[in-house]
Amino acid sequence: MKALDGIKIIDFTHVQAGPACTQLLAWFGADVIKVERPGSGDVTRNQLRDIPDADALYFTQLNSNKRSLTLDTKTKEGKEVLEKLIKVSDVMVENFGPGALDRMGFPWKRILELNPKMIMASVKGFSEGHHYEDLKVYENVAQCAGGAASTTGFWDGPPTVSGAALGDSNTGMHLAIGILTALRMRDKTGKGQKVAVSMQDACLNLCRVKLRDQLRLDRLGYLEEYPQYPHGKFTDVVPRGGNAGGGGQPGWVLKCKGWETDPNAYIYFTIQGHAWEPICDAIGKPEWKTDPAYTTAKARQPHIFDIFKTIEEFIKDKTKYEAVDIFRKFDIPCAPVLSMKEIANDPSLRKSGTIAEVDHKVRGKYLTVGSPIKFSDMTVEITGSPLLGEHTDEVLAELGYTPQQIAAMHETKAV
Ligand code: CAO
Repeated sequence: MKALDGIKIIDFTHVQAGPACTQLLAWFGADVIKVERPGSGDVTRNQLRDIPDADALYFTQLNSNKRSLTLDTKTKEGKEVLEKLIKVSDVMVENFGPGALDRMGFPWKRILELNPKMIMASVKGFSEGHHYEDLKVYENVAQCAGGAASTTGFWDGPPTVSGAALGDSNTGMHLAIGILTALRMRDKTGKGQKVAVSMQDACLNLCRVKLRDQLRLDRLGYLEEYPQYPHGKFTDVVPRGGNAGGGGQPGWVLKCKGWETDPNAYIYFTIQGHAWEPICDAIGKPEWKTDPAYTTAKARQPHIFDIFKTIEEFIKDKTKYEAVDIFRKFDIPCAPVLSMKEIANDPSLRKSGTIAEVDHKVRGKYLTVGSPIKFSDMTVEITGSPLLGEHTDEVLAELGYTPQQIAAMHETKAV
């Protein structure tokens, strides 16, 4: 049994933000029917292909556990099928450019007429009514508009985007929470509703501690946990802090054995206030435990980079794994900087299912990121992504179309 058994979702999404949301709901048991344009489908099927005739990994990573229905929703027959589908579905998810659904002839009012219980979920770049609401948006655009880029990177370099999909998949996760909330509300009211998340807003939601810092900077003129304090200068905006720890405990990326040739031979090391004495023991500096220049966080801050250098000196002949094995015994929050290759082969991630190997009809086995959410009473199985239109006839038959009618739709390329 799966939590979302019986929930039918029209998945009108493409690229990453929307598909990440519907994939999550499919993992948890919803019947997710991905509606794609006949002949081409989701653009990511073709983007960055590594095998000439197989769906690209961009697509397979974001569309597991779904069914694929091809449908040209700009034809009369296509619109009819979509109407039938709307009548029997619980949720419709889309992340088209602004206004596309209205132009297709399916504004919210029409959807509600067809199914008053429908939950209509949308991702857009900016929220409704925003002065940029007409803009089309991709990942990095959202990171720039959502406060992530201006606060990421080094102070002497340009604004920098993160490799984590803060604009795309993160917005999809927010939308999934919104959909589940609306489903819960529908249980109480019997009514559907519109759920919308903008990529700018979802990004900002993850950058809230940077707004915290702006308010502190406005009041104090400095931010004591940033590398700019106390020797550098602050302006009136939150600066980029490099790899500084974002909270109350300083941290930095430290070099380990092999850093000269291996770009990931580093660990992240955190100086947690109450772990100061264990840190002194771990790095062989017991005298620092009683030296007033080191005993409090405030006393350490002016020479925090000298402290990091001393720790680096201690681990320079140790691999990142050896360094972590030493520090973990002292309860110090730290981890190796892992490459994607190391993550793909990590036995713990394989064991937990967070890295999963699944089958695909054309490409064979491929690796994907499984569910990061674990349940004690539900197993999440990851299945391969569907081929384009793999389930078209099956879905049409479920909607009551006869084999002759289905054949006619293929003939006119409506499906
Ligand atoms: N049958 C017929 N037409 C279809 C169709 C189908 N099954 N599926 C889509 N279409 C049509 C839409 O109706 C629309 O047509 P019109 O523009 O003529 O009304 C068109 O295909 C899709 O338009 P789009 O604006 O969504 O696509 P795009 O490639 O120009 O833009 C993107 C892509 C992502 C920039 C835009 O969709 C967008 O801004 N989405 C919202 C924000 C978002 O989710 N961005 C993240 C994407 S992940 O990086």
